[in-house]
Amino acid sequence: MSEQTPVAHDLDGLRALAVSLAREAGDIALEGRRAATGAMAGVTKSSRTDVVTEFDRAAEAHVVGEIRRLRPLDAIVGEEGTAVAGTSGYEWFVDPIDGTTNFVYDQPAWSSSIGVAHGGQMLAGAVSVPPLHEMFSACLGQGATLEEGTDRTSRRITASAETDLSLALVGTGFGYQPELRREQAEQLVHLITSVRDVRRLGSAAVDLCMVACGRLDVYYELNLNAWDAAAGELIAREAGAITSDFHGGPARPAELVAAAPALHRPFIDLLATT
Ligand code: LIP
Repeated sequence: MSEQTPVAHDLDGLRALAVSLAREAGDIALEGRRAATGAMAGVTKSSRTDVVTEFDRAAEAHVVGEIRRLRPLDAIVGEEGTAVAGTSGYEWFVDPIDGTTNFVYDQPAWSSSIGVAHGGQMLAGAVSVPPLHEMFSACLGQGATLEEGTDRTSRRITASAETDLSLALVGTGFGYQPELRREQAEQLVHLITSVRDVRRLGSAAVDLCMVACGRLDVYYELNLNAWDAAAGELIAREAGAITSDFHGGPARPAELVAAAPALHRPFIDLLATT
């Protein structure tokens, strides 16, 4: 049987495109946010609290149009309904506004997240956090960086060096369905006394980037979508965090943990007691 010839990927090119698309999507959303005053109206999706705005849709439409123009053979999946089949083996994950509730309330923790995989392996990803003027990005095997400020100063980022779980700052989130929220809250009750404190920032992509740069020691969440986690999980992993499911198996959106290296196993063991 012939060995499959490994595909040589243009990792730098894919990362650069993910960064420019995340930036452009974020700029579209930020312009809309700044033009509005106070809370913003949205259309409900899976529940009365799961909303989508015209800016989610405009940003996704822009990103999808650019990918189809520049890479017409690639597949695309997007939060607001995009499902484009491809033949190249590359697949783009588009979350035009992750943290939509924060966006609607003019809270700062929202992001535009763009990831690209080949054959199911994440290759590059970018998460733009426009209110903070921050752009996180990574590509496979080349580490993760943060561009900060309007001058876009870039630096390598690394996950936390914390080794004591009782001193860990832990991020998490809650779904939109009441029964899932109850399950998530009950799990939180069991672990909150074993860690320093908990933060619910409201965007999985931001949470994962916070782990990547050490502003969170651990992040975990149930029931995410692929587009929520695609870019951020790669960025956290490339920054040295350990990512997995709740049992230490391969990371997946349904059960996602991203943790400082020394805290991963203790946190997985703690989750097992909840
Ligand atoms: C959000 C996630 C977040 C989760 C929220 C929501 P959205 O995605 O990023 O982690 O806790 O409930 O699902 O809906 O803002 O794109």
